[in-house]
Amino acid sequence: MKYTNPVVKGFYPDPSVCEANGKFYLVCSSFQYFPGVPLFESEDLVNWRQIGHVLTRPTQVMLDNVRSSGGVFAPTIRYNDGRFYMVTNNNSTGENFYVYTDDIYGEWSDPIKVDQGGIDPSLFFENGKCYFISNGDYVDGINGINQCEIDIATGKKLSESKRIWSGSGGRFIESPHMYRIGKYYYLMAAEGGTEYGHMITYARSKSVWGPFVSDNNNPILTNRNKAPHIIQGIGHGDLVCDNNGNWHILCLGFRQIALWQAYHTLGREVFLIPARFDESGRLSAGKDGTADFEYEIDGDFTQEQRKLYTFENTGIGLDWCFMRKPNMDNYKFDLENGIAELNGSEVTLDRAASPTFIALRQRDFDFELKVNVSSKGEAGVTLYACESEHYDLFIKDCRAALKLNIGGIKQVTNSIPVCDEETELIVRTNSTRYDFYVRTDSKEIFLGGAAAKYLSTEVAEGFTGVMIGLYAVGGKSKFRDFSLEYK
Ligand code: 6LW
Repeated sequence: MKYTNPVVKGFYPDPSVCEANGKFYLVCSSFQYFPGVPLFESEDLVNWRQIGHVLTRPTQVMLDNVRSSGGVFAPTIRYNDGRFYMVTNNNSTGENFYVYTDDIYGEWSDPIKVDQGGIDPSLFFENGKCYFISNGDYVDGINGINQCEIDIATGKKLSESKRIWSGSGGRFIESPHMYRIGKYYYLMAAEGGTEYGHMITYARSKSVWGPFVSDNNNPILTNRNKAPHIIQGIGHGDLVCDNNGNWHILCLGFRQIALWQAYHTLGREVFLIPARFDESGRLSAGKDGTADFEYEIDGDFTQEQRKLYTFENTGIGLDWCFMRKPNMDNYKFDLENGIAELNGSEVTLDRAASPTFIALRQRDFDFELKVNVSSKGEAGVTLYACESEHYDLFIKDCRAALKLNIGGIKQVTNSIPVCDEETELIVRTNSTRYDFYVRTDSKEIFLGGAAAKYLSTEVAEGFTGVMIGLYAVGGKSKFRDFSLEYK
């Protein structure tokens, strides 16, 4: 059956996948957002249902005042001997740690730290041993992949860390994942940096400690020379075998806002790309080593696309997330009855702190959002890239206004009076524009709009994508009848 990429849309970068009992589990980076590390389940690798998050307790992850795109970097998920492990890096504290659970639908353990540096940690289990692999520091000007053996019960190192591969020549070697397939150990990684030069490469060896020999076909997957094309930045992936014995790489990539506009607003998304081994065990992927929108996969199922998000069909801490370390006293939710009450503190969206804010990821370009807001302070909808880049449509002092924040420049539109008890705020978008409206006295009034590109990663920097937030500052507010509908 035919499927379309991305298979998980919106800001879900650095995918890692494992198989357990015929089902697949996927985790992604979450940076400053809380809970951390979204967790998905699938039976076919195409349809992914979010079942929760891995880091659900502030005691598992320190996010207080971390910078935007700091916090939780690329995780790896693995299943061994009935137990799931998720290993990641808190880039703000510099720690590499893992947590585990025996119940994928339940809580995960407290963190266990490992004393090996670098980012993008990964685990490899074999014959009762566990290897810890991460991208390492620079040695003689070259960065590479380091590995040590650990005691998985304690996280203690059982060997020195050893450089096992320096990549195929690209900069920023990252996302190492080790696999044993047939008689070889395969070490897959990303190189080129997570922008337009991103790529997936691999090396193989007959020993887990190397020497690892780079395939002379590297990179095996990249869109760095595929242009003009909407899909760019393909890299950072994990290898997986489906239930029919076919191989795939689940990797990140992004969609430009237009063919000739090199900006992306939706963050890095999850792509499923077919892969294969030839008779001599060499790995290749995609069509001629590039990534496309549509592929065939074995199986009789259909690809579902979720179009409508309302308070009633979403969950706090599932679809909705918070920023950094939220003060839960500022939130009261009755989503089944379509109500969220946000008590705005004095923390604004311009600070790298924890404003009163809940958000969904923007998952596609064209949507219409509607929500009714009543407010004692300032409250409304924000399209949020980071504290310096966000567009806010809000009610304050019985007036509605639009504030555009781009790189420290703030533009506030003429405000209009909204004396009704509740005011409907409306956002309509396409890939290159965000437009803002308010409905008052049953008339819809256009307040203004702006180019989408100023919320892109190319402008705002960092590793996240646009979040669709509801926020409040300096007083109590009530949000009702939220609906976010993708075209
Ligand atoms: C991640 C690195 C990367 O740690 O971006 O795309 C970094 N690759 O592997 C942050 O997501």
